Amino acid sequence: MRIETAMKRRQFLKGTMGAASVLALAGCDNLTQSSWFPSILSRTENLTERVQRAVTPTHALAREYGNEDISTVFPANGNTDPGTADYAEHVAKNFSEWTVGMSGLVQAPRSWSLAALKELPSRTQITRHDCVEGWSAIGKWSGVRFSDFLQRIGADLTARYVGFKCADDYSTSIDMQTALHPQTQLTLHFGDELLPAQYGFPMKLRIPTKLGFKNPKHITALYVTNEYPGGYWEDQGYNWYSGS
Ligand SMILES: Nc1nc2c(c(=O)[nH]1)N[C@H]1C(S)=C(S)[C@@H](COP(=O)(O)O)O[C@H]1N2
Ligand SMILES: [Mo]
Repeated sequence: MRIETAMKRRQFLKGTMGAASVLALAGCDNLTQSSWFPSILSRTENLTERVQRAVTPTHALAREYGNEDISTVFPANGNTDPGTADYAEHVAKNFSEWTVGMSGLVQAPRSWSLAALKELPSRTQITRHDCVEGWSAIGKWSGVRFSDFLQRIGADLTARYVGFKCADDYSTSIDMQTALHPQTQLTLHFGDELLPAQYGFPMKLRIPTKLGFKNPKHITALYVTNEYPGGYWEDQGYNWYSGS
């Protein structure tokens, strides 16, 4: 597992740093663990975000595809089963008691059951998922527009971040502008079925404007905050912005 993680990290760095830096990386796995490396990343991060915001119009839409473009094989990546006793218990009960918790700058922070989420208006998108490990696939997802959901729970839409906790030890966070993007979706279905376990059952956040690792699966809780929440990969040096 640790080796796999280190390899993934390296793969990611190769993907983002460009050829010259990959040469510098070659044979040096300790690089990502040295103290100066994350600070360089975080200093350039703000710059990347500002530059991106300057060149990308607000709410630019990710491309939507047709049914004929849907990938016949869609890789499942990262954790495909959280593997905890709690998750297994919910699997056994068909997720009838699953609720997603919420906290932070939210006026009506009740727990939402899966059944209640399915009652909300649903939208479908056919978009492309890009993983930093070097694969992309086009899929069809349906669920609740996340901005509708945030409004419903009385989230402070002027707050800076929304953070996510998952049933495995995964976490990630996004800026409010991305949270309110019209294609950002609290996803409950993949294709025409309930979201299968490996793709994030019972729910994931689908963000077609962001790289795959910014799309949390198996969500257990979300929170709205002005304090930078980081995330599983982000805390290890992945670019927090990672998208448009
Ligand atoms: N909870 C959780 N969410 C996660 C991950 C994970 O390991 N655990 N992996 C991320 C990564 S790197 C990718 S590419 C996508 C994979 O989603 P998929 O399995 O639906 O293809 O989930 C992301 N969200
Ligand atoms: Mo990924």
